[in-house]
This record gives sequence, structure tokens and C-alpha cells, in this order.
Amino acid sequence: MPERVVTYCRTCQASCGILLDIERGHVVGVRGDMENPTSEGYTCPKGRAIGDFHHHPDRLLSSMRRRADGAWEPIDSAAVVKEVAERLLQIRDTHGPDAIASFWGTMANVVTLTKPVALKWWKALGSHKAFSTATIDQIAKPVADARMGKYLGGMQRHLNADVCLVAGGNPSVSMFALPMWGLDVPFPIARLRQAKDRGMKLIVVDPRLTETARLADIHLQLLPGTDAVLFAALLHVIFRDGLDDPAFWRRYAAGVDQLREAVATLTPERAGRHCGIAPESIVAAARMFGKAERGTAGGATGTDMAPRSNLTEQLIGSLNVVCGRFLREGEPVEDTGILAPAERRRAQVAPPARTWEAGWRSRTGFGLLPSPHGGELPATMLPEEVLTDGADRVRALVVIAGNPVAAIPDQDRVIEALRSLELLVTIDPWMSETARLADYVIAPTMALERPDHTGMVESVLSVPVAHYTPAVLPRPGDVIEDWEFFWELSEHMGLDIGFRSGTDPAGSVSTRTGKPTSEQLLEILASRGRIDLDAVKAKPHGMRIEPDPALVVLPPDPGTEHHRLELFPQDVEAEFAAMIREDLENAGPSTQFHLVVRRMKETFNSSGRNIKRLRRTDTNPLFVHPDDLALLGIQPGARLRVCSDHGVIEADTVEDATLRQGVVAMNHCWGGLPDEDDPHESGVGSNTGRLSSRTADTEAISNMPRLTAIPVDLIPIST
Ligand SMILES: Nc1nc2c(c(=O)[nH]1)N[C@H]1C(S)=C(S)[C@@H](COP(=O)(O)OP(=O)(O)OC[C@H]3O[C@@H](n4cnc5c(=O)[nH]c(N)nc54)[C@H](O)[C@@H]3O)O[C@H]1N2
Ligand SMILES: Nc1nc2c(c(=O)[nH]1)N[C@H]1C(S)=C(S)[C@@H](COP(=O)(O)OP(=O)(O)OC[C@H]3O[C@@H](n4cnc5c(=O)[nH]c(N)nc54)[C@H](O)[C@@H]3O)O[C@H]1N2
Ligand code: SF4
Ligand SMILES: [Mo]
Repeated sequence: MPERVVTYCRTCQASCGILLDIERGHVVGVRGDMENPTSEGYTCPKGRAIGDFHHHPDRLLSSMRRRADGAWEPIDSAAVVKEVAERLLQIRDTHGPDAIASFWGTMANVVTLTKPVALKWWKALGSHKAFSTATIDQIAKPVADARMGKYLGGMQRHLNADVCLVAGGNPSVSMFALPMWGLDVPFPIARLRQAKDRGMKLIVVDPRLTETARLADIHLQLLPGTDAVLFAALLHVIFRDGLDDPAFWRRYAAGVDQLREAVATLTPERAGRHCGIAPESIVAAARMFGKAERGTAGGATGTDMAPRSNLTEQLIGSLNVVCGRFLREGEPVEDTGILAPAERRRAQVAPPARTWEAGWRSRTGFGLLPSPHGGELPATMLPEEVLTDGADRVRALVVIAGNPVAAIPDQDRVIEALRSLELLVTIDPWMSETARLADYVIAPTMALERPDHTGMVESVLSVPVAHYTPAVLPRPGDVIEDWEFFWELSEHMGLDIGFRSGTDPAGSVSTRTGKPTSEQLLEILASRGRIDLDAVKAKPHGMRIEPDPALVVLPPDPGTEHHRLELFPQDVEAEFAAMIREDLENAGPSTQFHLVVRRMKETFNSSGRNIKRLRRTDTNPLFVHPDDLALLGIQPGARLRVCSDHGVIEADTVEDATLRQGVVAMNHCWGGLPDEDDPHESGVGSNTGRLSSRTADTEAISNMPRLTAIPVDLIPIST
């Protein structure tokens, strides 16, 4: 008889409750947990395949070392940490800490212990060369926060909003919804429906009629890459119709008059022509948003991977500011500090902090971007940091739960850089494209083999909830937890790291006192929250947290009254002028097709491609509108060459009537190493990153590449 255990899925941040049937250490059944207060029985295909991930024959059960002849051999986990530490020390002692780089991938964001411990190691090492997926994702948000400043009372939440505007995101599939980024949409789709049932209006801006857009009251199905113009036009209508909130912006913002003047020329008619949508729909959306009392607008990857993303995010942020969609002094704060430390909310502005303009600069010309890693450089510049000569040239790279070879565009150059390193280490349960180039691959535990709690992800959960799970499967083979690797690495490198308990001074741990257990660390990380971890442990299905009525937005600190949100600083003004000049007045010839990004339920970036149960399409096909297929004279399933200014990939087509005509979509992080791409072979597919450049069409400040709205030609291949 299988044993039934209660836990939650950690394949993505949504943390859905699941019930597992386990027999002899194997998952033999997965069901959604109806008693879980956030997911209420919901699961996605990846969650239901969680056992297939854990028990896959290709999963690494031991760390691997590359021998001089290029072949791999297993190495035990104690020995591998020691060897890696010695090689890193030798590079640091010869060339300084900046010769060592780190790359932080997405899977470091779903495990509570990985990032805190790895960050302690990183900060103790003292290198400036951190890279992460942030700069090939939505870096326009931290850039906008840094240029505008931040209102510290927090944004209004969807839970009691009467409008929500989602641009370039499809939370129904991606589960991506960060409150601090304003896209505060509940994940499973059921919650969006609940909000709509109680009267919330939904506006979706997307070239595709997505699962989320189907629920929209207004869907603006714009041409890809035209969001900045659209948001300028929305602001135009807000000002014109007097739908702004002067009481808020007069007190907290500067540059509103300049912004109003700039958007004055962007009438709905002019913008509508450019965005390819009816002017009336722009007016209707602006009025629906502006007339509402509460609710925010937010962009996601669709807006932030397109050209002019820095400007787009500035305009989205400005829309929220101009309409005053922030919590005021005395308003209740529902969402912070459950297991994680509470953010103090105050009705004041943290002034702009342009980190890249002050302090350390890389010899490649970039300053440090705002980042949890203590500042970071654009991931697109990683190859230059490795390949360009200089005293602090990067010679070693440690990859933390990421797959930069699949994720950074211009793969050939990324591979050239990684191959020329003296040392490449990655921690990954699979021989990913990056792992296959590494000197050492550390084999970590997978989700069900480690205890965890939701302290790390609670800010993205739409319902205030806390969940703890013990490890529910034994560790197979010789694997270690991600955090253990970085703890032991610190020990071997003589770097002192430690954590202080918020409640019990005697409960602090450090490399001087010895390695703690995962349970101890989870306890310490929860010790600054307002809910006791033991109380959470007593609720195995997860615990819904009632708001604390004493938690309200506090009055501003004295001396901060003059701080303002800068809506239209000089560089934004220049970007706005460039947009008018280049996009509206002197637009060049357009190609017939634009390629856009999209997520698929079955994969999580490069994870899941090798799981048979998840193969809906086998590879990453090119989604094409049926009328476009007819125009190209091909049948669904036919093979195409997708050609951009920067590269060519092949793809099989799938018919998709949800797309706007002229827009084609394809999922990222597929393909193998360059000679291994195969659009037809199960689990391989093609790498869309080859169609983007790391140098042309990039954003100022972050060098964010253009990963959506890419002009492409489609050339049928006769077979
Ligand atoms: N299942 C699954 N979930 C995931 C991931 C995954 O790979 N699979 N990845 C995770 C990660 S790393 C991230 S960053 C998040 C991303 O989360 P989201 O940003 O929600 O990602 P998508 O679901 O791809 O939604 C992007 C939407 O943008 C639209 N779009 C494309 N170009 C444009 C444009 O120019 N303008 C506008 N307005 N829209 C455009 C696309 O049609 C698409 O519907 O998802 C996370 N969740
Ligand atoms: N062209 C194009 N490029 C893109 C994008 C796009 O839309 N288009 N999207 C961008 C975005 S938003 C992102 S976030 C990046 C994604 O970039 P990455 O995060 O680098 O890509 P992933 O495939 O998610 O890499 C995660 C790695 O972690 C491993 N892993 C899984 N579980 C664990 C674990 O428990 N521990 C450890 N240590 N490792 C684990 C997986 O096997 C995988 O190799 O790609 C970016 N690149
Ligand atoms: S949405 Fe899917 S992958 Fe994410 S936590 Fe829920 S079941 Fe797991
Ligand atoms: Mo991402």
C-alpha cells in the first residue's frame, strides 16, 4: 500500500499543495491538495509530473568531474567541494576576487535555503562579477525603480482592487505575479475568476488572445513592441479626461507636468495607428483604469523583453503614480512578514538611486545594476568579461541553478567564453547544456528530498499563507542540498559566514561553530517573521494567515517630506523623444512577421524538456496564425526556417488562431549545443536565443537584449 503524504510543489514559485502516494521511496501518484488554502486543489502538468523529474534515469545521483581526456567521472560530494574550493582560492589569490564570476539562475528562487547561503558565500568572496537571469528577463523594473525612486507604502493589492491591467504577461500559464512589480494577479486562474466575480475589471495588453486575455473585459491585441506608445496614449487620455489623482502625485511625484506635455501629442488615434488597435479601445481602457478607485497596471516579459522596455516600465509606473494606486498612511498592510521579515511600510518616497552611475564600473563600460546579489552586470556581457583581456578578466564561473548556455542570446559566443574559462562549476541535477561544458557538476537534492517553507516566495503568493514541508523522499545516491555546497565551500575557502536568529541569540550559526541542519536554518530564516514556524508545522496543508490589524502604513520619517518620485528625468525624456522620432515619424520598413515570447505549461525554462509525460508537442514549435499559414502556402506541421538579422533557426509549425496575424510565437530555452539543435527530435528543439543579438537593439543601462517583437522572415523548407 502506498503511503499518502502531504507536501507542496516547488517546481515553480506558485507552491501548489499536493498529495503524494509514495511506495518504496518512489512517487506513484500525485493529486492537487483541496485543503491547501492558496491552490485549493489546483496543479499544473509539471506538478503532476514531479515524480518523473525525481526518478528520471538521466538525473545525476553523484557529482561529476571532467578528466583531462574530456571524459566524466563521478566524484564524491565531500571531495568535490574541497577541490572546487582549492581551485577557486588559487584563482582568487593570483588574480583577485573579480576573476571569479557567478551566474544565478531561476531555480535558485524556488528553494528557500539556496539563495541566502549562496549569497553569504558570494558577499564574503567580494567579487563584483555577479550575473543573473534578471538582465535577460525584466530588468526594466529595477531600472525604473532606480530612476523613479520608490514609494515605500507599497502598491494597492488585487485582493480588493476594482481594476487590474496586465501587459505582456500570461499569469494563467506562467504563475508569474509579483506584487512589488504591480502585476498582482492571483495565480491559479480560479482566483482571477473570483476577483472578477466580485466585480474587478481586467484589462490585458497582449498580441495573443491568451488564457488570461480570455477573461479580460478589454483585450488590447496590439502589435508587438509598441507598448511604450500605448502607455503614453493611456496617460494622454487619463490627463485629458481628468482621471488622475492630483492629491497623490502633487505630494509624492515630480516631473508630472513634463510627462503630461510629452504625452499630449500621443492621441489615441495616432497611437492606435502605430499599435494596430482601434483608438476607441485605448480610450475605453484608459477610462476603465482611470475611473476605478483601486488597482494597478503591471508589465511582464512581453513588455520588458521588447525594445524600449526601460521607457515602457517608466510609463507603466507613471500610470500607477498619476492615478495614485498606492497605499496611504494608516491603510492596512496585509501581505508582508509572515515567515519572512516584514518590510516596514511608510508613506514616503525612497529617492532615485542610480547604482550604475556611481561606484565600481566594469572595464566593459557597465556599472552595477540594482540587485539582490549586491549589484550585478548584464548577463549579455558575460562573454566580454571572460574574453576581453584585462587584470580582472573572469577566469572562473560558478553557475547556481541556471543554464546560461540555453538562456543567454548569441549562444556561440557564450559557449566560446565558457570554453575558455580556467574553471566552470555548475550545480544542477541534470547534464544541462551548461553542465556539459563544465569542469565540475555538483549533484543537488531535488525538491521532495529537502525540507522547506514558503518564507522565500510569500511575497508572490496572492493569499497570505505559510507552508512548511519536511523532506518526503530519501536522498538518492550522493547528492547534497544546494545550500550545503555553498556552506562547505565557504568553510574550505576560509570565508566566515553565518546567520543570526531573530529570537534566540544562542540559536545563531556560523562556519566557526559548524554546519547547521536544514531544519535549523529554516528556523533561523523564519525567526524574523511574525508567525511562529511551529504553528505552521502544525498545519500540514498550509496555513492561511489573517491580517494583523496593527499592521498599517506608517507616517513618513521626518526629513523625507521633500523626496519625490521622478517621473520624467532627462534620460527618460530623451528616450521618449527618440521613440517619437524613430518609431512614429521615421519608422523603417517592417518585415511581415514578428516573433514573440511565450511560456508553455509543460516546461519551466529549460526544465521538463526531457520528461516524456510532459510532451504535448515534443519540441518548441513555431505557433502561426492559420491565415498566415495559408499566406505562406503551408500546412500546419510544415517546417520553416525562421530568419532574423542575427540568426536562423528551424521550427515545425503549429496552427494558433489566438495570435494576432503577422505575429508568430515560440518558447525559449530549447535546443542543444549548436551542432545538436533539432527542431524535430523529442526534447531537443531550437534555441530562439540565436535570433537575438547581444549588441544590436539592446537597452541602455542594462544591455537588455530584444527577446520579443523580433522582426523575422519565415521561409518554408520543402521536405
Ligand atoms: N510554465 C512556465 N511557467 C513559467 C516559466 C516557464 O518557462 N514555464 N518561466 C518563468 C519565468 S523565468 C518568468 S520570467 C515568468 C514570465 O511570466 P510571463 O511574463 O507571464 O510570461 P508569458 O507567459 O510568456 O507571457 C508573456 C506574454 O507576453 C506577450 N507578448 C509578447 N510580446 C509582447 C509585446 O511586445 N507586448 C506585449 N504587451 N505583450 C507581448 C506574449 O504573447 C505572452 O502572452 O514565467 C515564469 N513561469
Ligand atoms: N530567447 C529568449 N531567451 C530567454 C528568455 C526568453 O523568453 N527568450 N527568457 C529569459 C528568462 S525570463 C529567464 S528567467 C532565463 C532562464 O534562465 P535559467 O534560469 O538559467 O534557465 P533554466 O533552464 O531555468 O535553468 C535552471 C537550471 O536549474 C536546474 N535545476 C532544476 N532544479 C534545480 C535545483 O533544485 N537545484 C539546482 N541547483 N538546479 C536546479 C535545471 O536543470 C536548469 O538547468 O532565460 C532567459 N532567456
Ligand atoms: S503551478 Fe505547477 S509547477 Fe508551479 S507549483 Fe503549481 S503544480 Fe508546481
Ligand atoms: Mo524569467
